[in-house]
Amino acid sequence: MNSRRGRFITLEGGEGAGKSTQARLLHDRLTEAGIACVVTREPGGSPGAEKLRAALLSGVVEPLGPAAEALVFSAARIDHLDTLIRPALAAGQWVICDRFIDSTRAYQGALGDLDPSFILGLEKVVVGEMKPDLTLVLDLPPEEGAARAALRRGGAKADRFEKQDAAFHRRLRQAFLANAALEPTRCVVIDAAGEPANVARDLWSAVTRKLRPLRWLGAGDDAWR
Ligand code: T5A
Repeated sequence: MNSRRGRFITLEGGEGAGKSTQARLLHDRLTEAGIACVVTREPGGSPGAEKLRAALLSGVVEPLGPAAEALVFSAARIDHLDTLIRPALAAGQWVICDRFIDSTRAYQGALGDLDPSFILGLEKVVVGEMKPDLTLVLDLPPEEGAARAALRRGGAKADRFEKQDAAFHRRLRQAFLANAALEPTRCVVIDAAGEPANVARDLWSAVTRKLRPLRWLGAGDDAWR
């Protein structure tokens, strides 16, 4: 890894696992350590991609099938990479992204029963070398995630993915875990069932172990002990 380029961290997992909450807490922790960072999300994160997000979550793409949906998520990702992620990393900022390629692998690939070679081929074209340096997979029993998501939603309607049944969300959890097991160097599974502060502590421990933020700053590993 080029030491001047920022680091790219993604958060993954099922609905309501706490990704947005943890992205904010990680941002605060990195900022406190003196690292410039930006929090973003997928689908979305750039003006063009946010327009596609609205279409994807409304369900208008769903009737076209999982392969077409994967292509629209990828179109949004191209804009997001071009206009936000690549420039930020090149400027030495760290990027924390709420969902990325592993969501496409799990939701469209595994749950959509797509041939893995289709998803991985698409990923190669769209993402290329810009794979995350670290992916934190927040693991939570799907019933708990659904309850958290419903609480956060209040009276609002469930979106195209939230409205799927319990069996879908159980398969989704297995898909994220199986995918993480395939890339143990990049992916760390975090138990997301505890209090937000405890989950944040485990996340920070994975970040410091894998990415050495203070060494990246030039301070040496001992500086934060
Ligand atoms: N998708 C996305 C695909 O199908 N393919 C793709 O390629 C991509 C990129 C995005 C949807 O798009 C799909 C997946 C998704 O369905 P979204 O609205 O961004 O939609 O959905 P989520 O990412 O699932 O967002 P959620 O907000 O539902 O979940 P989060 O971000 O995991 O959870 P968070 O932090 O918002 O927390 C939810 C609630 O729980 C509380 C929070 O305060 C909040 O109220 N909470 C906790 N409560 C107790 N204990 C904790 N530890 C808690 N942490 C948070």
